[in-house]
This record gives sequence, C-alpha cells and structure tokens, in this order.
Amino acid sequence: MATLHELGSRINGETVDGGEVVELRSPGDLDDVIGRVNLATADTFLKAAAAAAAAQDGWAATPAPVRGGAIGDLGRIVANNKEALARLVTREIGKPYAEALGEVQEVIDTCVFFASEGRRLYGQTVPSEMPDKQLFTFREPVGTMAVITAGNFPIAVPSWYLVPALLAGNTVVWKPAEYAPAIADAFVRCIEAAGIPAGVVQLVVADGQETAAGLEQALEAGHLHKVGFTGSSAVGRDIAALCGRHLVTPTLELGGKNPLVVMPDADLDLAVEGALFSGFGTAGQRCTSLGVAIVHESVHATFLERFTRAVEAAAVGDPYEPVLFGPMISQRFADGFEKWLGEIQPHHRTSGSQGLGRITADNPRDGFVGDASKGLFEHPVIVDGVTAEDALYRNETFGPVVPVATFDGFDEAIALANGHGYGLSSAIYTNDPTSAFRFREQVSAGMVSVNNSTSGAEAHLPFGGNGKSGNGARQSGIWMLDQVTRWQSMNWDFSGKLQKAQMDVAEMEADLDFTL
Ligand code: UN1
Repeated sequence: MATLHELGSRINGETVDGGEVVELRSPGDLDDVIGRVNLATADTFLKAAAAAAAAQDGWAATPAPVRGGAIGDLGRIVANNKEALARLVTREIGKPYAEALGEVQEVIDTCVFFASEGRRLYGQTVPSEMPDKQLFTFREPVGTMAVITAGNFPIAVPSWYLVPALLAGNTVVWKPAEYAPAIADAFVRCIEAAGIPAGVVQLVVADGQETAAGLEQALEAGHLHKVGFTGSSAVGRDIAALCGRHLVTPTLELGGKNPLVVMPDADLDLAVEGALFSGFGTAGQRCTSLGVAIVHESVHATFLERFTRAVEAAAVGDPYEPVLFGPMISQRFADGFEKWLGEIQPHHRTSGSQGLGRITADNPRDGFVGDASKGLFEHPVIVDGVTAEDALYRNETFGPVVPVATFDGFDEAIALANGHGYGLSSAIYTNDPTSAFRFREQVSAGMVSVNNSTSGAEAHLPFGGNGKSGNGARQSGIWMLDQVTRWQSMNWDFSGKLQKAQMDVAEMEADLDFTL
C-alpha cells in the first residue's frame, strides 16, 4: 500500500502549506503512519473562500447539462477507483472494508442521480392573473458554499453536499474532518480529474477552532452564501448562530439518538439482527446509529437474551477482515465514548460484553479478530434498565453501546422514542400495520424504518432530522436541490401597457348571487 506523505489544503488546485503539522495514523493499526497533515489557519480558510467566490460566476455560466456531464465523469472516476478509495477509508478511519465499499458506492449513486439532474433542474411556467402576461420560475445557484463534514462518512456525506452544490452551479470550500484528510485529498483529485475547474472546489484541512474563525471572517467578508454542516448538535448550534447573524441559512445534519421499538408481535430474530447492525455497525459511530432500544415488556427477556448472544458472538477487530465493527475513528472518538461508559449506573444491567472500555491484553475480548493492542478498539456493551432520566438515554454516545429501555403501552414507547429531543432516524419492528403507521405519525424523526435498521438510508431519499438533529433541512435526491439553489421568479408582460397586479384584474360581479 502506497504511503501518503504530505496532506493538507488545496487552493485553486495547488497544495498550500498550513500552520501546525500533525501525524496521521491508522486507528486500526497505530503503527501505520499514513502521512503528515498540514493544518490550515483561519487565514487559509478566508483565502479559500475568496478564491471559491471568485470562481463562482464562471462555473454558474457553464450550462447545467455540461456541469451534469462533469458529475457523470466524477461518478465514473470514483467507480473506477472504488476499491482503492474504500481501502483508504478503511485505513484512515477504520471502517470495515465491506462498509467502506458501500460508502464509496453511495458517492457513485449520488453522482448518477445528480448527473441527469443537469438535464432537468426544472423551473415552472405559471399562469398570470392578467392577460398577455407570463410568469416563470428559475432555480439559481446559491453562490459559494462552505461545507464542513465529519469523519465517520468521510466521502459519502461530503458527496451529498458537493455533488448537488456543484451541479447547481455553486462553488465550494470544503473543510473535511482533520482526521480524514487523505480520503478528502483523494476525492478532490477525482473532482479535478473530472474536469471541474480548479477554484470551483477548495479544500481546507483545519481544526475546529481555526475553522470557526475562518468561517466567521469569510461570512463577514461576504464570500459565503450557504453553510452545510454535518457533525455534533453543539457545534451545529454555534454555526447556526453565526449564520443567523449573517442572514445565511445553514443546512445542518446533526446528532441522533435513534430509537428502535420492538413491539410484542415483532419477528424477534429480525429485530435482534437490526439492533446489532444499527447499534454496533461502524462501532456505533453513525449519526443514524441505534441510540435506544425500546422493547415491549412481554418480549424484553427473550429479546435481551438473543441480543446478548448476538453481541457476544459478533466478530470485532481488524477492519480489513469481515468484522461487525473495527476501531474507533480516532483517539478523540475513543475518549468521548469512554466518558459515556462512566454513566452506567447501579440500576443498569450490562451484557454482551466481556469487559468495558478499550480492548487490550489485560481487558481482552474472546475471538477478537487480529491484535487489539494495535488499534483503538472498544468493547461492545448492552446497557439494560435504562430510563428517561438517565444520561445514557438523553445523550448521543457515538460508540458501541446500546441502551435498552422497556415499555408497556404504545404511548410510553412513543414518549421514549421522542423524549430525548433528537429526531433523525427511527425504527419499529412489528407485523401490525396499525403500529407501523401510528409510529410513523407520532415519532418526531425525519426518517422511519419498519422492520429495518435505523442506519442505511438510501442516497436518493430525503435524509435529515428535526429537533436537536438539525434545522429541518433535507439532503439527498431532489430535496437537496432546495438547499443548493434559490428560486427566482420572473414575469413578462407583453400587453404593451402597464397592468398592475392585484388591481387591473377582471372585476367580479358587484351584486352577490348565491344561486347554484
Ligand atoms: C451519518 O452518519 O452522518 O444512513 C450519515 C446511513 C448512512 C449515512 C449516515 N447512509 O447510516
């Protein structure tokens, strides 16, 4: 495997030096040094935003079908490099290779969808209230967009922003997670290879503090017209406040505490399989990961017993092997997760685990795949007996823990499904259509699965959440077009005289007549 050396920001297609330089290591094998990362300062962010803004008119003037053609080429370049990109995802953030392939496929699917949108991007013709006058609507690019993404989906989620933004004629300053700069660099090179002019996408690799300062300066200077952010609810609030001060509407995709309800009539084996993947897939580091299993008391004991067995038997370890999950994405994620383990209370019962916290020689897991001491591997754990008062219920934990709560009546299940205030994804396991539709109606989540995992949304269905999970923006498919374009309306009067709207309209009969 080729070792990557110098990683960092790219402005107008040229690599630029940053400030601080840090070493990037693979979380599944900390001896594997991937490269050195030049971290940018706020000033680089500002320069990148200015450069992106300067490129915007030219890109917007490129016909939409031509921009769509470039997106099609991007999809083919990504497809031709699918395995290499997936290997890089596995190496850089420790996502199991099969999942990493799925992630790259999500990029390809997004390109396929939006490539042909370049030949649609429809506006409307609208009837006027007056004769000899025609109304129209047009989709206009928003302008220059800052896109700030997390590292758990280091190429799929960025593509959800970049691909439609570019298709619609916007330019982008992309700030990937600073712990996933290698895949970001590879993706930007794919974009350049697709013939998208240098300047249209600017890459800035920086830490949170410098990014926040750079973002503020770029908004202040008027270079940015939209901000897209995927990450924590706390940072999302700050970004929303900053955007609000500059009258910019952000697209926010924030945390989740995604409930999975198991009804008495559920196929329990299917529910266990769904809970296993939802809760522990990607080591619980998806925003769509299972946040709380809410199990009817009549099936609770059986569900818990089977779920425990499934977790005990799950393959955990080397992400290049067929495992349920590999390492934590980075040290920061491992530390954050371990803090939540401190919230396990005496009234809780843990299962599925042979230890708590980091898997090491002294704290081993039977059947671990590979050498646990090499990477950031955490024990999976089920925490039963969780109630609405517990920290483990109220907070996103972003790691391999599944809290389990019990309910009696359906209303109680709904209260638990919504009570934490997040509203991203949700699932119900039932064979009763009434339960499924009631759940859909009453759950506050933006996404609902029936007899399916909380994670694994498809690339052309609206993706996004409510409450602490976002600001109502939806990504993916045609819905994303509303985030990356603005409607412009036009009226054309060909009557040859001034016709005044709402005034020169045909008169109604003055005398009222109620005869049918
Ligand atoms: C995220 O974790 O930010 O539905 C996105 C899923 C993936 C996307 C997750 N397709 O789990």
